[in-house]
Amino acid sequence: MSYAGSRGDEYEAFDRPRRRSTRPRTKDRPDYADAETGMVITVDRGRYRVLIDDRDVTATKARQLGRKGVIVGDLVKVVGDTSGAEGTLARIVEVEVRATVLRRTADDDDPYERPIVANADQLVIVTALADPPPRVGMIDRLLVAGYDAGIRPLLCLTKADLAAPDELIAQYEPLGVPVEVTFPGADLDPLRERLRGHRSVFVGHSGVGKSTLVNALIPGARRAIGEVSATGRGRHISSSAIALRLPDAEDSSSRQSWVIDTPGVRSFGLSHVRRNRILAAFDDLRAIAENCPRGCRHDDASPECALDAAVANGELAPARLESFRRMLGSGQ
Ligand SMILES: Nc1nc2c(ncn2[C@@H]2O[C@H](COP(=O)(O)OP(=O)(O)OP(=O)(O)O)[C@@H](O)[C@H]2O)c(=O)[nH]1
Ligand SMILES: [Mg+2]
Ligand SMILES: [Zn+2]
Repeated sequence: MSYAGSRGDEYEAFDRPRRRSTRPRTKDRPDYADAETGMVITVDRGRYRVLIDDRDVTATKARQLGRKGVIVGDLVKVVGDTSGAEGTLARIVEVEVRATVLRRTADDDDPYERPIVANADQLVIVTALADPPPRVGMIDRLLVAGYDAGIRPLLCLTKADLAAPDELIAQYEPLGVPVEVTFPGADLDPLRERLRGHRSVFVGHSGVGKSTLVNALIPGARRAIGEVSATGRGRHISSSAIALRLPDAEDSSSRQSWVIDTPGVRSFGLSHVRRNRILAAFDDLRAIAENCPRGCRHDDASPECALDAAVANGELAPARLESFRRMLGSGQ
């Protein structure tokens, strides 16, 4: 898979050990008092598209940022020609601290984390009910990645015209994951409601209908839509992540709503994820697990795991523990 947008400098930044800079830190650095702040909406071969107010500004990364990655969703300070006029090029001089970072590794043994999207607060796990068939392993992995990053999940089941969603809903409801179901012509208002005021990143296998949804939600988005190939493997249609603004609701007083469409993923490595961070995402489970023996892994084979005791005394629904453990099994 490829996040074309974040290749190049991003991969370098994480593939090589960091060298200590010998340059003095702030000396010689100009004061960027007149810098403007914008959001990176897409990255393409070292060029960043930054939205400043309503201007779509193309920028490069200032040298002093070195190998520091700039990714979609980043809030950045920009100097130079920020008019957004054709042919102009501005410069990103600073990346603001990220509220969240969605990361993945290439596989579970890969020590290098790839940040995908910054500052998202909702992870929309897009899964087709058929064509390509749903894979709970992938859903579980994405849930884990979301909980680890502090980004709340939403499961969006597409292609309900081809297969029924009941089984999947039954599997994820016990975890408290909200679910939306879509099909061509479906009323998208309930989904819109869940997206309102959030920065939602759409993630899932290629061909599940991420871009189709984005197009349906945003008039004029015109994201390319692909055919699902007969082998089910699918060609990757979207090649880089892009953030798009949702039209405001009429009564809107809330913050802006954004959706970030990403290219399909084949796998989602989780070597960076720690078990206790996932547990921490579930208040009730975390409270129960305070009574676990030290170092408890909270899985089926953990002796005296307090979660088992809670099921035994009726405090915790068995289906919820089962869902949680299955999901945990996809982490480390
Ligand atoms: N039957 C049916 N087909 C759908 C639905 N949603 C999307 N499709 C079709 O699924 C195919 C893939 O859709 P895309 O939106 O390109 O999928 P994607 O997830 O963006 O794929 P990548 O960009 O490769 O990650 C297209 O042929 C869509 O028309 C749906 O609800 N029902
Ligand atoms: Mg797409
Ligand atoms: Zn335990």
